[in-house]
Amino acid sequence: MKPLPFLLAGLIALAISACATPESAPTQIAPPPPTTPPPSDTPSPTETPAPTETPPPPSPDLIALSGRWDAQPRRAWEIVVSDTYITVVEDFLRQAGMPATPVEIDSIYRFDIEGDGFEEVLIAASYFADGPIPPGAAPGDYSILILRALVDGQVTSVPLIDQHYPSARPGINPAQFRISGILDLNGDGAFDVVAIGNYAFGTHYWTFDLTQPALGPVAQMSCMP
Ligand SMILES: [Ca+2]
Ligand SMILES: [Ca+2]
Repeated sequence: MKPLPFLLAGLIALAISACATPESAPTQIAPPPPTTPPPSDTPSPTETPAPTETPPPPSPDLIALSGRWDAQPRRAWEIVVSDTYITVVEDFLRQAGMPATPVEIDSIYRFDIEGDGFEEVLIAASYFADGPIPPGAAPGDYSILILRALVDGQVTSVPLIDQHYPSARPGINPAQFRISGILDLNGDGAFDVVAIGNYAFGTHYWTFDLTQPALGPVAQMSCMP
């Protein structure tokens, strides 16, 4: 059984960080995932920031952990969008009945979840016809988080977040999720992921145990301003 209490402790720390005012926010302990590309990747302009006179502002995402384990046991890096992953999202949208919806990939990260030598890939993609965090969903809107992992020896798309709307849903408030942190939150040596979803009235914080993606979010909370 997973040491879920540690995971909950991590999420509670995240909740404190996320919901606190800037004056009372705790000290950042774990930084967001590094963006150093692997040597085999073609560097992206976004991965080579231009020199500036002052350092960039800190990330608004703070994930505070308390524990004796290494929260970043291996490298996790952002990779460039390629045709391979565009096709992954296209296939998802076609199977969801939305083949005409634009492919909008927010970010892609590559890392080895459990250290078995096979690197998994995590894709965040979303599209909202009426702009970010609209009140109500328009036809074709979606926000998805797809894990590319080995299932029965085959690289397979495993949806962690699957919120898509083939038809208009004016009565709901869709969230636009993005990848906030790829860390080992419970000390089992395997990466977990924190996804942050902004919606019309606040923010969702969902945590996934990537060794058990079928569980869905193992911890979640929401904040309202
Ligand atoms: Ca792996
Ligand atoms: Ca873990």
